[in-house]
Amino acid sequence: MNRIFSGIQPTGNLHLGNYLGAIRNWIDLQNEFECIFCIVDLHALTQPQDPAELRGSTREVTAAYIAAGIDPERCTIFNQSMVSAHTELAWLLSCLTPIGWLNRMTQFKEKAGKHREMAGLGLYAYPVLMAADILLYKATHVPVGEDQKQHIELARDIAGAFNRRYERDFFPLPEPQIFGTATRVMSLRDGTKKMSKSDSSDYSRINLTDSGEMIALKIRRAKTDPEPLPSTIADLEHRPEADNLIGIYAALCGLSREDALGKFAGRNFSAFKEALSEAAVEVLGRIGDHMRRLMAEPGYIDGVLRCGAERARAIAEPVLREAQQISGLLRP
Ligand code: AQP
Repeated sequence: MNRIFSGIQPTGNLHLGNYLGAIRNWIDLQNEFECIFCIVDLHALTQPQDPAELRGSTREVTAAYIAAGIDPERCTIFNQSMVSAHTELAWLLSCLTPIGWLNRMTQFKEKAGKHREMAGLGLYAYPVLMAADILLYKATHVPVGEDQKQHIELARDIAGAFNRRYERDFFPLPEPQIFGTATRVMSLRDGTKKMSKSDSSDYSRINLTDSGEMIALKIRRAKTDPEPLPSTIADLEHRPEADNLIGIYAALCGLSREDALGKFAGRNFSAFKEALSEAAVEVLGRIGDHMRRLMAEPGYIDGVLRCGAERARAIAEPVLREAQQISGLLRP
């Protein structure tokens, strides 16, 4: 049976990239598959967090899932730290993971930057915890943005290492699902950098809770080049900002990139940006309003998370017990 697992870190400023690259793609999947959507709060701790803000962001990401259309009755929504089996399995897996595999992870290199020696062990080991998140549910598919592809490939390698070590097919090898027309949404200020929650420039990203005016302002200020829009996608090749905005417009309107560009070929950016603002405000405005209504009811959100954690534990704990038993741990 196919089972979906995916998650988002509650590190604040949930943005258009998280929506188009991940959350939006989950909506259709819930009709076809058993879906587990996590708020990965333990991953958030790999960077310093304000405790009160982290709790608030955890509720905010939950609200975003529901506001975007994830049904908490049909899907399991919970925060990672409520199910201790994640960290327990992570230890078993970390004992099977060669350091060389982790050294290849580009996200660690980007996040650790120049101060690599000072980076936390958690940041380095993050992909092993992510593998545990997925394998604990024997998930077969993991819908993510393009930036997470390498981590899913590592999760496959780790699952294979466990299966080989103990000579059995215990963990399925999870498949990354990277789909849509905006699998890698770039910063509005620099088309060569990923749109990110932690970017210090507020104008680099559109947050799901931005007001309509703010969304329009950010799009007006988005970096572009002086040329009008071309008529073929191939001509966008060396124009990263234009390429990014066309991808966003296509994803928001449910068009192919070719069709989106076709509507504005030969026109200048001001007309295109106006249409892009309208599309963004329509989609995100609805989600943002719903999120605000949900955020005003923390009791409801906490109830969703509690119930989701219970359902998650019912799947995770037997898998962990079996993995422990296979690994030779005595549980008298
Ligand atoms: N720019 C993006 N374009 C498309 N998809 C994206 N995702 C993130 N940024 C983009 C996808 O969103 C999901 C959740 O990501 P995450 O919160 O677990 O971590 P991240 O990838 O590290 O996201 P950020 O926004 O860049 O956060 P910070 O700044 O905290 O590192 C994933 O499916 C991811 O692919």
